[in-house]
Amino acid sequence: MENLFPKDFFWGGAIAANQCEGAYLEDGKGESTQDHVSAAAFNKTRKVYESIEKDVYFPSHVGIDFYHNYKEDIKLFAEMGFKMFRFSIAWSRIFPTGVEDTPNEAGLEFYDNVLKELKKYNIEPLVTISHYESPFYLTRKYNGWYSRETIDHFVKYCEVLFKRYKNDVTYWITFNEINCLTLDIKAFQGGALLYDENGAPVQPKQIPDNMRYQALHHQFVASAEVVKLAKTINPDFKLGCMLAYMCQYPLTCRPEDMMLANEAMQLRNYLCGDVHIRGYYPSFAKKYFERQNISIKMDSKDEKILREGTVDFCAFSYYQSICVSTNPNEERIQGNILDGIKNPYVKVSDWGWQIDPIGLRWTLHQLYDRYQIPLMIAENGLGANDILEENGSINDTYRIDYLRSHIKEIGKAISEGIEIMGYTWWGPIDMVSLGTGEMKKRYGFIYVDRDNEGKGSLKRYKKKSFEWYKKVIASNGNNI
Ligand code: BGP
Repeated sequence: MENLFPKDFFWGGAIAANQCEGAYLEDGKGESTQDHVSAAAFNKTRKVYESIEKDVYFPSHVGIDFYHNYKEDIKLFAEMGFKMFRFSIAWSRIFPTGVEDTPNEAGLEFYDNVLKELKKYNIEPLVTISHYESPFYLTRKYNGWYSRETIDHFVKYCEVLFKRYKNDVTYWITFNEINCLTLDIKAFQGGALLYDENGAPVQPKQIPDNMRYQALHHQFVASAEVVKLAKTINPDFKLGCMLAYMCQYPLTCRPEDMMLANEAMQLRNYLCGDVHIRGYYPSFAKKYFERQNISIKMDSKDEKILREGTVDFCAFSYYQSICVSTNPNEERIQGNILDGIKNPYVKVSDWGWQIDPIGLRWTLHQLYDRYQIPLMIAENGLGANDILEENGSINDTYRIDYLRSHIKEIGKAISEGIEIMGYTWWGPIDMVSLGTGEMKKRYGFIYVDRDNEGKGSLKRYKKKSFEWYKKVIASNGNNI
């Protein structure tokens, strides 16, 4: 069979600092916004706490202790044959409060070491600069991204990273899943803002539209500014945006359903994609803001910054698809990022997420048709209840099925002319779930012995999918 994947295709995996590093106050790190978010595993509602309370469980404080195990973990990734490893840098390790003038050397050293380890195995790093966290102090003082001041602190942080890693990193992502700020449910995860205008903590689903889109605008400007800055430090740097691709089908061919799906796709995906990639707000967004009475304060130079700071590639996460319908009586289903209407043609995961590999190919087409720049599948994965057998094995054949079916569709998309840089599986090693704070929602090829209450030896075990993914990489996607 002809090999569809290009020779330099980046096979690998992706993680995020606050879900796995732990060591939350070690070596001078400051508290991050995620360090104030409790686990939801027990009550299904994540909660943002003003202070770190002793009797509350905060999953990010220990994570899976990647901070002390990175060598062992990267060695396992290398054993699978990873070509790329996506990880995020915790801003509060570099600038503990965000407002210091000089960075925390010990924090930088940790990432120096991670990069050194990757280099040893010839694994290309893909660095997420902001993955759903900011220094807590900065957020408390300025209300995070709601305030324009945060842009300058972010630029200062990026300048340190770009200069330090000028020769070690080529691929960067500015903000993880930036378009989640268009939703109620996850808006707080980016540390966008945690307090309302009266200083009271804002819980998920309570963020007023004006604040949310203002924060989003500041992230757009910050991203564009650092894209420009990056190129002055190393013109060979490649900068990408990152969208949580919300793949939404009309439930029926009723013209009203078609129109609704179109609007949902525009607002949830293309508003952010267009600003990052085309460099300006699309006309539908301006009209949407008018209709909703959303007024965004923009600086006179913002338009120019956005135009000049467009990205080189479009990274995205894809987990599932969902349907939309104008009929209020259709059965609803809870999704990853947004809930919607159940699709009768696809199965669901243990967590009720709809499994739709063709949706990934459809997504690749949609993004490439619209933007014509290289695409990076920065996240795709299956969260499941894995069972550790007495002999230490984990038979996650369902994960292999998920992988196989998605990789097949990527191959087809490549054969249909789409330029795809690589595929970094979400969570190659088990870690804390972002959405629920659970440990038992596992994505890894590597099992980590830790439970929802934070107990367990943290020992690593290889799952069945470990060997399977290794073979896929060794055959460059041919042996599936
Ligand atoms: C994405 C996030 C990740 C991640 C993943 C899986 O939205 O970028 O950080 O965790 O979803 O979600 P969850 O952990 O909630 O299962």
